[in-house]
Amino acid sequence: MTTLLVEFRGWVIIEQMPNAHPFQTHPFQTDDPRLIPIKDKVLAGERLTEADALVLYGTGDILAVGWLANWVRERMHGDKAYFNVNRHINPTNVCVAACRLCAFGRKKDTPGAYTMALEEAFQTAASGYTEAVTEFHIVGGLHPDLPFQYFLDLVSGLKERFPQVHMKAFTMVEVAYLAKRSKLTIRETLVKMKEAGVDSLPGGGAEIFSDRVRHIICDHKIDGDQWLDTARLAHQIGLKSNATMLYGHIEDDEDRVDHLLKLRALQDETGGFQTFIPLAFHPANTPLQHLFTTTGMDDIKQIAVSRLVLDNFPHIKSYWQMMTPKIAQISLRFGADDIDGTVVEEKIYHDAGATTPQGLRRHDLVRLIQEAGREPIERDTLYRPVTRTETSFTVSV
Ligand code: V47
Repeated sequence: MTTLLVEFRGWVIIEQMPNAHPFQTHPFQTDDPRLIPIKDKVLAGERLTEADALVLYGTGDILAVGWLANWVRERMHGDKAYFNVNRHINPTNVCVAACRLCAFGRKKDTPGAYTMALEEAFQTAASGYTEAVTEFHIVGGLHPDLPFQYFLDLVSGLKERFPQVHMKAFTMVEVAYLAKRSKLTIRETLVKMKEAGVDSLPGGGAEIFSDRVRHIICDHKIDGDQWLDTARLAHQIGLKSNATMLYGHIEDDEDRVDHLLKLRALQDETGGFQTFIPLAFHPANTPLQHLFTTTGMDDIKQIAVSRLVLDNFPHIKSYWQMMTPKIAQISLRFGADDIDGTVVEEKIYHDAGATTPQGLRRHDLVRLIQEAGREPIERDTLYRPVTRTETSFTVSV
């Protein structure tokens, strides 16, 4: 194994790849007979069907579903649970799309609308905690006037100032919008982004692929097929990405299963997805604020079903900002192997009523994982283990 040593003022990174071995200590039990053939398939490593996924969503036996998801998670990652030291940057909240799911976007020149000058974005990137970040997570609104060059300059300027930091930037929705505005193909747009310094893409904007639901919650966005096509092109030019699913609004179990199966099919084709992140809908301050928030049972069930259905996704993330740190921690025993990172500053869910902190310190994430009985592994965005000293960090490559 080769290592890359990066000197840095502050903290740092290193390695150890996960060993695959089941740790499960107690036997499988269920009072739902429909779960028995599913258990046999899971233990035999067989792929679950649409009907199986619907049974998993429909059963009340959360402990049995969790047992299965945990079995798979431990087979893939042993006791390891991943986190990273990252910072979110949202360069603008100005957005032409008025999605009903969103409390973050603003129309241009309306109260609360902002757009960072490049220098401001660079200063934001440098602010936060003392630990050296290994990832910038950069997403924003669909601004009607900002030129494509602004986004290229943003990424190349960040790369110049923070050469050791991975740029996980721009959702498929932003990529497709910038391509349209700059009259480039999506492939050309992605290539230019990559040349400017984009290292991978985050998973946002996928929402729910079902046309019926998408028309209601995010009518102005690209449709599900376009999201998948954009992800396919990103993977084809060598950019890894994540994938999300927004749940807990007006979708039903069939819509969730359809979403998962479409992601699974694309992953069979490209292998370019790293991590799946189910995102619980936060209704406050959105046009859908009359809806209930998700419950703990729904959140945990969603993590477990994702682990079981997405057999070709290496990682399932229980994003602590979205799930709350407590649910994210418990998820580590129900299929999740990642809880995301320090974040530092979060706007999208806080505008929609999230009560979680803006960020967590590295030692908070370590403690959450340890108290779940798991082994914390700091990773970079590509899941290379990171080892820190006080003056440098090392990434295994
Ligand atoms: O695309 C917007 C969702 C996403 C709301 O790739 C909402 O590692 C809930 O994609 N309630 C952005 N969700 C966040 C995202 C993400 C987060 C963390 C890690 C990664 C990753 C990706 O948030 C949006 C949308 O799907 N969203 N509004 C809301 N009111």
